[in-house]
Amino acid sequence: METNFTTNITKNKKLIDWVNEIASLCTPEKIHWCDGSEKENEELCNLLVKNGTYTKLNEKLRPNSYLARSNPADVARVEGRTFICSEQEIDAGPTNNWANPKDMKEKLNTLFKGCMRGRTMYVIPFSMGPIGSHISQIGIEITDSAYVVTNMRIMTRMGQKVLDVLGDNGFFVPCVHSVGCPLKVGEKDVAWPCNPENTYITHFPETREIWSFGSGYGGNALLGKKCLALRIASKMAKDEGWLAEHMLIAGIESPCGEKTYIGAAFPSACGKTNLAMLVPPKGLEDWKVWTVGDDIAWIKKGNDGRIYAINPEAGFFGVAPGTSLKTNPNAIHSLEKNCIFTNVALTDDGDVWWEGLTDEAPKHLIDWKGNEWTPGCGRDAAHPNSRFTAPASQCPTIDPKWEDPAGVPISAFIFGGRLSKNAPLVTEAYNWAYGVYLGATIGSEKTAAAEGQAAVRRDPMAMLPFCGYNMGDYWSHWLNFGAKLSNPPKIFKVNWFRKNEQGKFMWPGFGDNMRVIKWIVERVNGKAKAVESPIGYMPPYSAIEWKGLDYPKADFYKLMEVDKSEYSKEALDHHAHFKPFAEQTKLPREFVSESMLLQLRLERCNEKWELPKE
Ligand code: O2Y
Ligand code: MN
Repeated sequence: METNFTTNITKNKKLIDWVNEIASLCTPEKIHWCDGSEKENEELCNLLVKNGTYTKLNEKLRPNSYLARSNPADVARVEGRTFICSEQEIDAGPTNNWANPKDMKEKLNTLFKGCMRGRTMYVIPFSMGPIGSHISQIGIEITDSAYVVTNMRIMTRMGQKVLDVLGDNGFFVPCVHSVGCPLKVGEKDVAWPCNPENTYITHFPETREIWSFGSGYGGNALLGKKCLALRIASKMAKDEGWLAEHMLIAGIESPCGEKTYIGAAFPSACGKTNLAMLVPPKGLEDWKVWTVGDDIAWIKKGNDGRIYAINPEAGFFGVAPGTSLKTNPNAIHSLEKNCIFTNVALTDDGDVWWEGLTDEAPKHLIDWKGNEWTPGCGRDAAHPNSRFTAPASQCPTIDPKWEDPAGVPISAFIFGGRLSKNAPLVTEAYNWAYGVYLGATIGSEKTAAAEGQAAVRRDPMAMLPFCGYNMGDYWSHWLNFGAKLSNPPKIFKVNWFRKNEQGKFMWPGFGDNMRVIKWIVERVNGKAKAVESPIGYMPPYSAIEWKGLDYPKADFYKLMEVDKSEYSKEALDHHAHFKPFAEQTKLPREFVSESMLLQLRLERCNEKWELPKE
C-alpha cells in the first residue's frame, strides 16, 4: 500500500495504531492524511471534477464553487438505518433504533472488510468548535470520499492544526466512513459511489465511536455534524454535565447596543436558518440579529453562574429550496463564493438555481439528476433536500464572538413547533421545570389523520433523531442542569404557524418574528410586561412593538387565544407521548407534576381564555 504518512504528521500512538487498524480492515490503495491546506483542497476539487462528481461553477458568477449531483437513491439522512449501539437496549430508549454493540461490530467488520479497495483512504483531523476551546472536541474521520473531505473542510476546522492541538495523548472521537463501493482492478468509478441497500449509520455512545457505511450524503457522511456533534456529544454532555443541542445561537442587539444571546430549537422546516440570520422588519430597523450558529449549540456552565455556548461547526449545510433574497438575504450573501452545492440545478451560464431562488425560473436548466429542464416540465429542478455547504465566516451577520473559545452567554432558550391550531404565538414558562416540559412536548403536524384531526409528531427539543441515549434520561439531564444554575435562562415556546378558520397563516412570520424575539429579550432583561395564562406567561398587546406592521388588535387576541377543551386534549396527548418513557421508568417526576398543574390551570379557566383587552 502506498501512503503519504510520515511520523512528522502526528506522534499520537493511539491515532497511528487506529489508522493502521482501519487501513488493514478496509485495504485502501493509499492513505492520505489531510493537512487542510488550500493546495490540498484545490487538488481534491480538481480530482472530483475529473471523476465527474463536481462541476466547477462559473468562476465569475460563483468563484471557487462546485456543484455535485448525488445518486438519486442517496439524497438525505436515513433515520431508519441509523442505530444507537448501547450495551443495554433501554439506554437507547424508545425513540432510537437499537442494536447490540457486539452484533453490530460483527456486521460492520464484514461490511468494512476490503470496502476501500482501489480507493484512497483520507484521514481527516477535525475540531468541533474553535480550536483549543475548552468546550470543543476533536474527531478524526476516516473516509474514502473526497467529496466528504472538501465538505468537512468547510463545516469544521480541519487539518494539521488540529493534530497539533491533539498532541501525543489527546482524546479524539474515531469516526469511520465508507461509501461502501470497492473498485475492482481497472474498474471505472461512478460520479457518486454509494451502497443504499447496505447503509448503516451507527453510533457507540459508551465508547464514543461512529461507523457509517453506504451513504455519501450530508449527515450520513459528514460525521462531525449530526453523528458527533449531536448523537455522541449528547451522551458525552450527559456524562460530563453539559448540553449538546440541536439549536441555533443568535445575538440580539438592542438599539442601545445591549446584546442578549439566545439558543433556539425547531423541528426541521420551521425556518431555523432564517431565524439565525433574521433581518429585522420595518419599524425595528434599529435592532440587529447576529449569527453565531444555525444548527447546533454546545453549552457549558461558566464560573460566574451563567451558561456559555459555542457553535461547534464552521459552516452551514443549509436547505437550498426556498432560500432567496426575500426569505434569507444573509444566507444568499453567504453563498457568493467558496461553496459546494449538492443536488441543485445548473443554469446555462454555469451558476446554480433552485425552487424559490427567484420568482421566475430560468428558461432552461440542467436539473439535479443531470437532465434537461424547462419550466412547466412537471419536475423539480432541484431536489427538495438539496443543500449548500458555505463557510459561516461569509455570513454578513456573523457575530464578532462566533469563534470566541469562551462561548457566548445564553440568556434564553426558545422551543418552536409547527402547529396550525390552538398553539399561541409565544408563551414563557413559569419556571425551568415547566420550560423543559414545554421543550419536551414540541412538535409539528403530520399529514391529516383519518378523522380530519391533524396528528402531531412530537420532536422533543428537536432532538428526536439526534439524541444518542434514552430521551427520558435526556429530560432528567436538562432538569438537573437547570436546577444547579443560580440564574437559569428563561424558557419560551413559539409557534409561527397558527392558521385561522380560512386556513390562512395568522402571523406574517419571517422578519416580523423579530417582534416576538424583542419581547423575549425584554422579558429576560426585566423590561417587558407579561400576563399569566393557563399555559404560561404571554405578552399583552401593548408589550409587542407594532411599528411598521398593520396588525389588527383583534387578530392578536385570536392568535394568543387558548381553547380550553382543545388544549386539554393537547395535554392528554402529552400523556400518550410520555407513556413509553413511563413504562421504562424513565419519565422525570417533574413532568408528572407539571402535567397535573397544566391540567388544573386549564380546568379553572374559561372555555376560551383570552388576553385582557387593552
Ligand atoms: O439530509 C441531510 O443529510 C441533512 S440534515 C440537516 C442538515 C443541516 C442541518 N440540519 C439538518 C437536520 O436534519 O436537522
Ligand atoms: Mn438540523
